[in-house]
Amino acid sequence: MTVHVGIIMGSQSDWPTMKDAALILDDLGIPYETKIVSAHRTPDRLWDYGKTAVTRGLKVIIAGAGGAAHLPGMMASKTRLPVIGVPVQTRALAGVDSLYSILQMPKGYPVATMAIGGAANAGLMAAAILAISDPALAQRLDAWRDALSASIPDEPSDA
Ligand code: RP5
Repeated sequence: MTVHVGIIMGSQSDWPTMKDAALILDDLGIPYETKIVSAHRTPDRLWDYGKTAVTRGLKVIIAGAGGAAHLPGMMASKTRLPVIGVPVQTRALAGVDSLYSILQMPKGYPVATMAIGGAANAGLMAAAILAISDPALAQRLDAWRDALSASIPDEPSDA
């Protein structure tokens, strides 16, 4: 099966956060790949990944990084595929550093930036993009959303 989603992250330490995107994609039956690609530590890997992303059949890239989080922006500069950025929470600045690094892209190279630690929403955003041209996935995504909605109680309780 062709892999349409790449989940990339700057470090192994980002995986506990980024795993939430993978879990959503699992739920929705969307194949994906996961890679450690660091803008600073493995710039050649980043370049190769971005350069080959379209020809390898990827359609969306989810990129998570923390601190001086250049990975999503650099990836957006290297491929025309939509890049969904996940700011990873940091100890020093609580992830605000990651958020601003990913969010404040100059005109021309946008990154669809999620909330700090928002990898699950990144998975859902990737699913929504793919669902535009995949009716079966669109149905699964609708069902997932309906199930979430149905799980919300009408009233609060003490339990
Ligand atoms: C970034 O530096 C990574 O995305 C990670 O969030 C952060 C810290 O990396 P480690 O020092 O834990 O490898 O590049």
